[in-house]
Amino acid sequence: MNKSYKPTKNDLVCLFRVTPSKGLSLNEAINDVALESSTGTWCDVKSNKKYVNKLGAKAFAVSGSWVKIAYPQELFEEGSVPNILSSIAGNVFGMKAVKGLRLEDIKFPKKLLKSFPGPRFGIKGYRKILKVKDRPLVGTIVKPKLGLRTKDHAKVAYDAWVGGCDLVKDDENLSSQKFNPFEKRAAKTLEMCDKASEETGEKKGYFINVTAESMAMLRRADLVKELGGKFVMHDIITAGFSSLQTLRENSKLGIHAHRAMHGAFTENPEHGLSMMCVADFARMAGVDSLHIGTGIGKMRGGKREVKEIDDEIEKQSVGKTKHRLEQDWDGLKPVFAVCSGGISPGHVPYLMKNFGKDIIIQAGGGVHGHPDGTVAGATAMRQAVDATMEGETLERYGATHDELMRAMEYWGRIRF
Ligand code: CAP
Ligand code: MG
Repeated sequence: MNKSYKPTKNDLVCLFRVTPSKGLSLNEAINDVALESSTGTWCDVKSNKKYVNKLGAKAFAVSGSWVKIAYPQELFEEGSVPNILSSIAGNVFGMKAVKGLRLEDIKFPKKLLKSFPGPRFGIKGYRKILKVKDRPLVGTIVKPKLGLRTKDHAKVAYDAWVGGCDLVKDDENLSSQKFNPFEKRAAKTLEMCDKASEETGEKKGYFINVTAESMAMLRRADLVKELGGKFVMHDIITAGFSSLQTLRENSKLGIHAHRAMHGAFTENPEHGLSMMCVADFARMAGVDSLHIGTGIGKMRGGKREVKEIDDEIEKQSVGKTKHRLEQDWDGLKPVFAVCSGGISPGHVPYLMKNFGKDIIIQAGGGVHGHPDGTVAGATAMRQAVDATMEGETLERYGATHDELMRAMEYWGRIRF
């Protein structure tokens, strides 16, 4: 512990919340965390060298259970998310010394940050591909999430596109099951994507889920490219950051990142790793769009948290808050934030008011559950965005737009 330590520009700084186990002081627990996450272990070792001591982590800025720990960047391999995680978010979470340990945020030093590629397209790149200047993008997830056969899957996607969606995506648990094998789905759905683009005169995109064992994932991404697709989707937590980095390195397609399973370690306020940290690594590793929550839909994650993550992934620099450290992203492109989970047209004004226009508003149930079906559901979502862009209430706009009116009568501003 070095309370007066001032981090240098070469330090990676972590913001932790530490709850010591019974019988240990806070300082002792912090010390154990700093040692285990950098150069040390439970006792001094005879094999130590003076030059190693210089690399030790330094805990400073303790306030209640909050502490910052600084790590010299030489401790980390450049360009490797798994390596950084194995240090600062590795053994420490299972140590008996801590009853609870939560890594809230990480501030990366410039050199380490620069060793990562960041998004290839990001917000501007997606807007250019889809030719949508400044409104939020409207997306949907094909539902039912599993079970549809390929032909029906492609038809649902087509209906959503012609109804007004810019983007259609697979669900996180659809990969290449017998009822809807990847190769067949890619061919059929991308064919429908082209057809919908031609018929509507709008550019349409398909986030097809390539999540699989890494070699199979790359083969699937190659096939998407061959078939003319512009995007793929990746389950960044279940497949892992190494898999994401492999995809970013070996494919030139836009990467939509789904975060299924993050709740297993982000939800406990006293233990685990925050979604903010996941978002940091996702931006560095190079996702172009990322689920960040909604503040209002079916998934956990309040407005403050979602807003802070939104800023973190889309701004060039962010200031510190209670839960966030300052960060200069030093040219890494902004990531498109995705608001998904229990969304229907009535939520659109809330999402745009709180998270701005640079969001992808995604609704699965909120499109395909429309009383008049998928086409009407997609139209209603698009009308809700158009209404809000024009500063009109959904009720007034709905008076002249039937699909939106029907959605509002059916769901209103449903709360979870
Ligand atoms: C949304 C969704 C997403 C969630 C995940 C789903 O569907 O496709 O996976 O948004 O949560 O299957 O639930 P609905 P998050 O629109 O039908 O709810 O975005 O918070 O990671
Ligand atoms: Mg889903």
